[in-house]
This record gives sequence, C-alpha cells and structure tokens, in this order.
Amino acid sequence: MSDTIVALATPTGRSGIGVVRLSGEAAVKIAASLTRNKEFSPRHSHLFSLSDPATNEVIDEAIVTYFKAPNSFTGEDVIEISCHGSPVLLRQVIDICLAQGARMAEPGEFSLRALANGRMNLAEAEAIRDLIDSQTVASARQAVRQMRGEFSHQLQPIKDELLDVIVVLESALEFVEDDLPKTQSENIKLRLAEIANDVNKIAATFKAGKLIRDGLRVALVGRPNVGKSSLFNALLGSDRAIVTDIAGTTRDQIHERFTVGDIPISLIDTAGLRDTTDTVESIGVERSRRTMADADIVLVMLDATDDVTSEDQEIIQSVRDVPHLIVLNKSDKPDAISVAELRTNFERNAADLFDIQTSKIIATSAKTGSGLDDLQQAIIEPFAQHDNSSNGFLVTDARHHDLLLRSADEIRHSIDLLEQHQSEEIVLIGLHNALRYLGQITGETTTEDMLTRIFSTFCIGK
Ligand SMILES: Nc1nc2c(ncn2[C@@H]2O[C@H](COP(=O)(O)OP(=O)(O)OP(=O)(O)O)[C@@H](O)[C@H]2O)c(=O)[nH]1
Ligand SMILES: [Mg+2]
Repeated sequence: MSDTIVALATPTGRSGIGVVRLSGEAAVKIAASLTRNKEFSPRHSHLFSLSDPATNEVIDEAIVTYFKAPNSFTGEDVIEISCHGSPVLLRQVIDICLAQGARMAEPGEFSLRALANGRMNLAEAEAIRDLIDSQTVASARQAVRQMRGEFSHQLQPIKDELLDVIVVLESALEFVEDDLPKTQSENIKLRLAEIANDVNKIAATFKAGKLIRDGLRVALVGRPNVGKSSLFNALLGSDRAIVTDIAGTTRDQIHERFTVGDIPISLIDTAGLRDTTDTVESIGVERSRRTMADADIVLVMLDATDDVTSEDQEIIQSVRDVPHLIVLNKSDKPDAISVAELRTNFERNAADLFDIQTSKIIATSAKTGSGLDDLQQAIIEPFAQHDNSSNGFLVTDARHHDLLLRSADEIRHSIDLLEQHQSEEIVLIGLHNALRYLGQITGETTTEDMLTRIFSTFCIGK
C-alpha cells in the first residue's frame, strides 16, 4: 500500500487560513495524534486544538475535515487541516506530520493518486493544473470544461468508432480468406476519413486554445529615448519602468503581464538599441536582440518628432519577416509627423532598401494615452481566431494537440494503405497506433515514465 503524503495545499506566506493536506492510510492516525481525538466522522468538519505530540504543547486551533476512502479527491483517506495562516505554524504542523510517518508529497502527487485510483482521467487531472495556473477568466473557463470531462466526452465516440473499424478489420483477418470485398473496403475508408476529419477538427482548436492559455510575448524595441518604457508603463497602468530623458535609461529588460480581451500578454520592455561602448548597456542591447527573436510579435517604436535614422531602418529591417507593428510614439507633440507622412518619408528615403508599406503603423502617445486601444487591438489581431466549430471547447495543451495530430496521421496513412490494397494486418498497425495516441490523452495508454513527466509540472499540494 502507498505511503501517506503531506503538503501545504495553500500558498506559502501569511494568510487568514492555511491548509495542510494528508492522503494515505496513516492520515487518520496522524490527525489523531495532532488532535488527541480518535474518531473523525467522514465529510464533517470539527474544531480541534492542535498539539505537538512530542511536547503536548497546544500550537493552534484548527478545523479538521476527514474524507474517507474511496470518496475523496485521491481515493484514499484524506485529512485537511485548516490552520491559521502563519508560515511558521504551518511548517510546524507539516513537521509533526512528517515525524508521525508521513512524507512530503511530490509535485502533483495528490492528483497522480487520484488518477491511479480511477477518480479522474489524465486529461481531467491536467485540467486541474491548468485551472490553478490560469491567468485569465477565459483560460480558467476552458480548464474547468476539461476538468469536468468535456474533452473526454468529445473523444469517446471517436475512439468507439475507430475501435469498431478495427474490429471489422480484425475479424476479416480471422475469417475472410481473400481480400475484403470492394464495397466493404470503400465503406471502411469512408469511415476512417470521417474519424481523421473529426480528430483534425478538435486539433485545429489548439491555435485559439494556446493563445488563451499561454498568451503572447510582446517585445517593445527601438532606439533609446523613443518612449518604450513610457508606453510600457502606460499599457500596464503603473509606473513600473524607470523613465527619464536620458538615452540608455533602461539597461535590463522588464516583463509584466496584462490582458487584452481574453488573451494574456507578456510585455517586455527592452534596452534601447544602439551601438555602445558601455559594458552594462551593451549586454542589455544584446538581450534586447534575443528578446526580439523569441517574441510572438515585436513592436518597433519610432519617435514621431525625430527623423528616421539608419538605426531605426536597421531595426525595422530585422523584423521584416516576423509579426511586427510599427509604433509612432510622441504623437501628442506639436512637431510630430503623422502615419501618412512617415510612410511618404520612407518611400522617399528608403525605397530601394526595403519598404514598410505592408507594415502596420499605429500612432501613440504614451503621455496622453492616445492610440493605446488601437495598439492593443492590433497586437492581438493577427492571432485571434473566430472559428467556433467545437462549441467553444478548445484544446489548450501541446501534448494533447501533438497526440491528436499523430493519431490523424496514422489514420490517413492507413487509408493510403487500404487504397494500395495492402493486407489488413499492415493497415491495422496504424489504426492501433491511432487508438493508442487517443488513449494517451486521457491516460488509458500512458506509460509510467510519461506520467512522472507530466505530473512533475504540477504544484506541490495538488
Ligand atoms: N511628449 C511625450 N513625451 C514622451 C512620450 N513618451 C515618452 N516621452 C518622453 O521621452 C523620454 C524618454 O522616455 P523613455 O520611456 O524613458 O524612453 P525609452 O525608449 O524607454 O528609452 P531607453 O530606456 O533609454 O531606451 C522621457 O522624457 C519621456 O517622458 C510621449 O508619448 N509624448
Ligand atoms: Mg526605457
């Protein structure tokens, strides 16, 4: 039988209440030693004085709730102790549990046990992790849908149908002497094509799902002093980054998050790009260049009151082939040029170098806030997807997406083999693979190694 695990289920730090959670055979015995109480009625909460069995000293008053196996989150005996939220006290309670025979839970170990005991499937367990990690209401909503089994329900009829086809082919292998009759073979191909299509449809929701879950990395780049940090602060609505009129103010990059609509944005302010002999600044410039390479979209900022320099041109040139926007800042100033003027200037001065006619340009003022709404919409526009073919359920996990694609590939390959009149035996290999991949999403056919890898991405106490 498995050992008893303990962890803090609430975040570390001061809080009104902190919850220590135990799961396993010894959970009740450990709770008994802390409370000097022998019987706990399942699904009832009771107030107890907690004391240290080693010293008999009372350490807190706490609410203890008992969830008796198998009707608990993990399927084992679970005890939740809601103490006052002092980090020192909570550490002490955990230490006592450890001294009484529990061991510290690994990340995701409570969920892993829930999975092992059939309390939920893998996709549902992953959804709990995603719910905890979600940064927006939209991604939380998706995670809850998955947690409640919606993904598994969508997959089930597809798996059933695939299994049906496999059974037909397997029995043909057993009982039919020659090749399958032509009509039957045509029918199987049609059924397989439909299955592959259904799988692909679900996989196609990943683009939107990934966006809602992971959001976008947006890098703000440009020459020194154009107003990157000012715009960064204006978008966040706080004075996060230092702003001065000295060129080269920002040395290191700063990340902050905000959301546009349902999409989490990780905004990165960078050191102004220029050739410099200053060691610290040049490291910053190097980092800025790397950030540009990693970003989903790059905002190249120009100063609307300044001529476009060769440095500006170089920066724009370098983002030509990646999603980018040109931000014409300081548009509040009387001598600021307009977007149309910028386009004309470019045409005149740099036509043979490259052109910015295909680049989107947004005029902003970090000072007055004008243009910020347009800028936010322009950031998400290339990524937003309006397809709603799956009732709004979105695949958000790269692992699931990958398995769906692999499954559809195997099915398509099997159809090709049927076209070539290959033997059922060979066709079946691919179909079994396809079914196995679908099974790995919900964990029916997932190996021990993979489970360990997946659950290591969970937080401790879940
Ligand atoms: N009038 C006006 N001034 C601005 C605007 N944006 C920034 N400034 C001013 O421009 C100067 C430089 O602003 P920063 O935000 O520090 O510029 P930066 O691009 O981050 O500069 P580095 O960190 O040196 O690369 C400051 O004096 C700002 O107050 C704007 O939209 N309008
Ligand atoms: Mg700056």
